[in-house]
This record gives sequence, structure tokens and C-alpha cells, in this order.
Amino acid sequence: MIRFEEFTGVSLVDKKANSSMHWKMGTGQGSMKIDTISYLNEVGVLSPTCKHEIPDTSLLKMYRAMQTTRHIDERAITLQRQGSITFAMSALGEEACSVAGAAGLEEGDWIFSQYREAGILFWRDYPVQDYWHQMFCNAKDVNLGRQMPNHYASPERNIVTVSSPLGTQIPHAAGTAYAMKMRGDQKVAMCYFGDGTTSEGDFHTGVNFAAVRKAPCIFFCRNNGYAISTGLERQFASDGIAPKGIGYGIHTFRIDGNDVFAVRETVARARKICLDGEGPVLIEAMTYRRGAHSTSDDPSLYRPEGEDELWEKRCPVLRLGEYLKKQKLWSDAKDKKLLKEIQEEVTKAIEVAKATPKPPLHTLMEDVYFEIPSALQEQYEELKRLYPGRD
Ligand SMILES: Cc1ncc(C[n+]2csc(CCOP(=O)(O)OP(=O)(O)O)c2C)c(N)n1
Repeated sequence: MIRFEEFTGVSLVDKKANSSMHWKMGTGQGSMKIDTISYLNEVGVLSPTCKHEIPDTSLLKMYRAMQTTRHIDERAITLQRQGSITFAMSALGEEACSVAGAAGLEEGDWIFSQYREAGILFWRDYPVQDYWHQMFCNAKDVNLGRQMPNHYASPERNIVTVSSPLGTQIPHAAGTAYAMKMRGDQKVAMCYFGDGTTSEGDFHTGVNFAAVRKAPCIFFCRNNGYAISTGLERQFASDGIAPKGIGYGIHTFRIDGNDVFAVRETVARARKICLDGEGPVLIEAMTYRRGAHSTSDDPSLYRPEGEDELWEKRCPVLRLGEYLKKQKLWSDAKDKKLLKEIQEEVTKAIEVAKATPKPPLHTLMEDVYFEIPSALQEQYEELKRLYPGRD
């Protein structure tokens, strides 16, 4: 196993976390120094220590899904600024966590995401059009406009709706994993969250439950340095997130979250650990939130200058692109063609989503109560008066 800083000459430590080894309580292995698993360096050179083979078709699919995610995020921010959508969040710089993480899973595994993981959708061939219907919260939105933008879901792909209150997906994932274990399904649940979310009670409840019940659940933490404006040093005193997994007695890995090989290999390995009955796994993926927290945030007020430039060099998309070119699987010309294709597909999808009407008012009242309570009915009647023709 190679440490990120030895391999790339750039320290990942910064203000974040020491650094990887697989550490498991009671095995007597390791000390509290946790190294970072990393194979693909910043200029796209794969370490010879990497034994994880990824088929060329998967590498190319990952690349496309990452580029799609990046482009979609850029367009969403512009649309929000133009007033066409209400809100947007970007995964700029963190695309490997979602895409390569989903690529390490198998069909039928459940995914519970936070909100910066749209890449899971594109890995699982989610239509770009449906993504934009959700961003516009229109009548074709899977949530019928009841959620904010970026709260995607795909029931047919086992991707559970994003939930705004942080951490609520963690006990849900642990419970789903335990249910699958009880039923004898050979499937896992994977749950994404950010570093800030590990300070929520639900993180501790969910991880402890899964640990005690040996539920086949992969807890995937994107340690991107910030919880909105709160840097890591003001969030917790531990060496990153990995010690929290060790504390709960579960298999724990720290990886370079911008390296598709490290991410995909570790998720596939975690999956095997889960299905071998060894209990849940925590993965801490070291990455960086290069954009603002959301369109309501201005990171220039709290982030030191130069930090983004440092992480721009560690870009997961560029890194994979460089590797593919070295393997003669990719070229600048193919890149140009791909970006044009993505851009055209997205532009068309945005136009369709924009022209799609908002959901009818009655959908606001449905799907919760068997019989609509009278107070709600009164509100509905008032809404109908205020918005004639929209019921
Ligand atoms: C229970 C709860 N508390 C606070 C918030 C407000 N909030 C939204 S996102 C966020 C930061 C989360 O940071 P992190 O988990 O590190 O994820 P990141 O945004 O960095 O990807 C906060 C505090 C919320 N949505 N839910």
C-alpha cells in the first residue's frame, strides 16, 4: 500500500487527517496512524501496487459519468443565477466518490446518498432528462416538486430520495442492510455522507446499530474539508473520520477520494467484507469541495486563498482522463466530441424541463394521509382560489 504523499509528492495531510492502512479493532494491526490508499497520481500514472483491474469499458463509462456530473453541476449553477431554478449544489472535485463508488457496487445494491452524489445516477444510466425534471421541480419530477432541487431519487435503480435533514439516511441504510441480511439477500446498502454529518446523532446511531447487528452496510464518508463554512478543525478533534469507525469496532479504510482506482477497489472490497458476514465498513474518502457549499454560499469569506488551486491539480476527472490517454483509450479529440455530446443532450433536456408545467396542486395533498384531514382540505381550497386552473 502506498501513501498518497509518498506517491504524488503532495501531502494530503494539510489540516485534515494524518493519512492508510486497513485498521480493525482487536486484530492488533496498526497504530492510530491511518494511511491513505492511493494508486493513481495527479498526472495519471497508476502505481504498480494497484492490483485492482477495471475493464476498459468501465473506465470509459466512469469518465463519461464524471464529465456528465460536472457539466450538469455547472449548468445548474448558471440556471439558479438566472432565476430559472431555486437552488443548486455542485460536486465539483468530488465526482470520483459518487461514480467510482457506485461502480464498486453490484446491481441491486441500495444507495442512500446525501446530495453531492448525482454521479451515482449517471453510473446507473439515469436519464439526463429526468435529472432536469427534478431540478426544475416540475410535474415530471420524481418527487412532484415536494423537495428542493438536488433531491434526486430513482426507485427502479435502488437509489433512495435525498433527504434534507442531515444524517437521516444513515439509520435508514443500516436498517435496510439489516433487513437484507435477515432475508438472506446477497446485497449491500451503501450510504454516503459528508464529514460534517458525522457530528449528527444519526451517524452514531446508524453505525453502531450496523456494527452490533453486522449489517452489510458500507458507510462512505466524503471528507471534503468543510461543513458549509465550518472547517474540520472546528468540527472534531479526532484524526479525521476514520477513528470513528475504529471506535465502533468496524472495518475502516481511508482512501484518496479523487482516485477512481482506490475508490472502486475499496468499495468492492468493503462489499465482500459485508457479504462475508464481517459486518459494516466505514470508508473515509479524502477529497475537497471545490465549489461553494450551495448557491446560497460564498466560500471566499471563509476559505484561505490558494486552497482551491491546490485541489484543482488533484482533479479526479483530469487524472482519469490522463490515465486513459496514456492507455491509448482516449484522446483530446474524443474529449471534445464527448463534451459537445453532453452539452447538447443537457441543453435539450433543460429546454424540455423548463417547458414542463409545475405539478398540479392536488399532488401537494396526496401520498401521506389515506383520507385528507379537514384542515389540509381547507388549505387546498384556498390554494385553488389563489391559483385558478392549477388544481
Ligand atoms: C439536521 C441538519 N442540520 C443542519 C443542516 C444544514 N446543513 C445543510 S448541509 C450542511 C453541511 C453538511 O456538511 P457535510 O456533511 O460535510 O457535507 P458537504 O456539504 O460538505 O458535502 C448543514 C450544516 C441540515 N440540513 N440538517
